[in-house]
Amino acid sequence: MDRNRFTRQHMKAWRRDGAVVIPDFFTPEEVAAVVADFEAVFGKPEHAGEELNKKGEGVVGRFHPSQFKDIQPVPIDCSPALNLIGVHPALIEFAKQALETDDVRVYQCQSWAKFTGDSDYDQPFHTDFSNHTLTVPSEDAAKNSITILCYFSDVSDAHGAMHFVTRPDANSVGADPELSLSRDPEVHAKLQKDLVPLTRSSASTAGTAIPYTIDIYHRGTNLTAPKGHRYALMTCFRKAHDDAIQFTAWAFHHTKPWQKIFENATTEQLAVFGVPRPGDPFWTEVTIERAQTRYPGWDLTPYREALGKKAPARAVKRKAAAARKGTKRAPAKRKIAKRAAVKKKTAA
Ligand SMILES: O=C(O)CCC(=O)C(=O)O
Ligand SMILES: [Fe+2]
Repeated sequence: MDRNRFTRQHMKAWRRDGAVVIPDFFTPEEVAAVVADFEAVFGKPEHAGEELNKKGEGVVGRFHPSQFKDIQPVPIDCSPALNLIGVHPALIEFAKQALETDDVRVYQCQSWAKFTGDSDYDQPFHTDFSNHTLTVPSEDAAKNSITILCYFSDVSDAHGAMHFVTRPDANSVGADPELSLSRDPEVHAKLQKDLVPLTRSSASTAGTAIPYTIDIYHRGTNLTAPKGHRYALMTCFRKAHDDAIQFTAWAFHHTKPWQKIFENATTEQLAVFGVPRPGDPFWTEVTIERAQTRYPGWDLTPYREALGKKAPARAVKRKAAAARKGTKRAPAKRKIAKRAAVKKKTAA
């Protein structure tokens, strides 16, 4: 990678606090290309107006459909910049380290523009787990998933910076993640009242990444700057093979311009969308030909070249990940049993 986009301290903070603000994650060039796409897709921010305030006295905010009006999941009919920024190699790497795995899937990736006056964007404090899993968050963050909110415009508190409460702070007032689902107005009011004094702001410059996770209290805030806008992207990763975490079934959106992604992504970026890697037994002369017909502009050379070669051992990468973490994994019991069986066979 060209430079370190994040440090060990950021990873430690994510693990401890459940959320961390990482300025300068993206380069100015990456930001500029993504901004050009935002302007092409959502229109220039000239229509932005004056602050809209729909809150009652003493209320932090409410969810309202107008807050979500300008959300566009990928693939989007624009350049590859916005289509692929949510699977930037450094984001994938952060997700792998955070979830302690060498193989992740992206399960939500959406651009989100907000303009002053289009909505009162103030939300109550909430946790996100209810639409990412049918169950509840594990106490072990590596068993959950990771959301990364990325800013592509300067986001001050007057531009709707996301506010959050760290896990230790929320624990200190007994704000368990599931309280977020309570419909009891008293529980809700107490939760908000307890969390407000513990608020931290994610206000930061364009190019910032804010990884957080599904048990962390946070809220969107209103845009109060006259004629203000906020360009952001939310990208979420889960462990490969983790059936408990869901949001987008990519193939359900098959009529969207997937060629934008297939023609510009690396094999690893495609893999996080669920495309088997080169060398995977899925790839044969036939599947390659079929895929070429479906996506005529997709360069399938790496898949063709890997035909007949053994798939790169994921175990090697797993070992590298373990080394990064400073832990050595014991081989799985099943593998040990299999090895023993093979030895026996060869001895017989
Ligand atoms: O846009 C933001 O700052 C946060 C939004 C959010 O938390 C949500 O809609 O669940
Ligand atoms: Fe949220």
